[in-house]
Amino acid sequence: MTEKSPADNFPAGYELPKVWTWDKGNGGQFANINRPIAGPTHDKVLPVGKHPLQLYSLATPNGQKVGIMLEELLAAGHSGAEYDAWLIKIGDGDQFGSGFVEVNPNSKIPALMDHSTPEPTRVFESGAILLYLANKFDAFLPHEHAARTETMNWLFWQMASAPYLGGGFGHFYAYAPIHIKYAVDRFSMEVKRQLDVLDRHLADHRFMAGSSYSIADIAIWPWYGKLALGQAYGNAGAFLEVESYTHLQRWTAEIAARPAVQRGCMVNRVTGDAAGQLHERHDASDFDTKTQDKIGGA
Ligand SMILES: N[C@@H](CCC(=O)N[C@@H](CS)C(=O)NCC(=O)O)C(=O)O
Repeated sequence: MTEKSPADNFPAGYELPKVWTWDKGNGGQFANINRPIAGPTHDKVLPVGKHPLQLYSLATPNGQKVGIMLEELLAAGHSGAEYDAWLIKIGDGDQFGSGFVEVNPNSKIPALMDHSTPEPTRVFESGAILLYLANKFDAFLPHEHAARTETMNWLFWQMASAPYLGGGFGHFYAYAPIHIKYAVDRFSMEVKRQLDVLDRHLADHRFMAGSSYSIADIAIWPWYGKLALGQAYGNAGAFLEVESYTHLQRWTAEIAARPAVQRGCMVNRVTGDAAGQLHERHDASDFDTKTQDKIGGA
């Protein structure tokens, strides 16, 4: 480690203790739910609906990936992809209920149970869920060697890169209790680099894996497409000059126009326009009859 003067640290005078201890009052937006330990905090059985697939989620970008995938599968005629989507309010700590922890020991949405297998199968991590569903229905994962490999390349790229966007840039730009220039600069630079990676690739590829729409697009769009649309972290789109990534903008617009993407983004959504919020999804007709504007919620 390079030498540091405590006077230059933030807050001034801060020195690393020999052993880290948990400061519960750090003031960050998620301070009330973040903990340094895993495991359940309370007993709670998860509901199970009538369909083979049970999704436990919230419409964050990671959650939207799975809503989009399931809606794309249904739109493509895979009736076995019918699902119930249950709301997990992470701000209220639902992810620490015992039933949820049994489905995902990492206590993060999205999580999926497949009841169509001889024994129910749990699936967690959004990338693993996309891959599981792609394999199960033989869809959105090209067969051809090069395109299949590219799909995996970009799927894993997304899983590794988005934490710099969400946990790094998004946290220090939007959620931290103070703006720390060092942190904002570090993560803005990295996110701009990632946007440029995507833009250069999309300059000569229609979709991430080439000519066909795949789980790589479904994984990347809710993060980088939403950012390109100016729909992430308040004014972050202007801050990062997302309009300048013209190939990313072209790809973003094409995917945004897909009806299944529009429906998938509504599943388990609790923020924004009431017409775009479907808190729980149990039937295809719910998009027409159960959005918050129709049932009179906020
Ligand atoms: N790598 C995981 C990340 C999942 C994740 O970070 N989920 C967030 C919401 S986007 C969450 O559940 N946070 C609740 C918490 O951290 O307690 C995935 O892709 O599924």
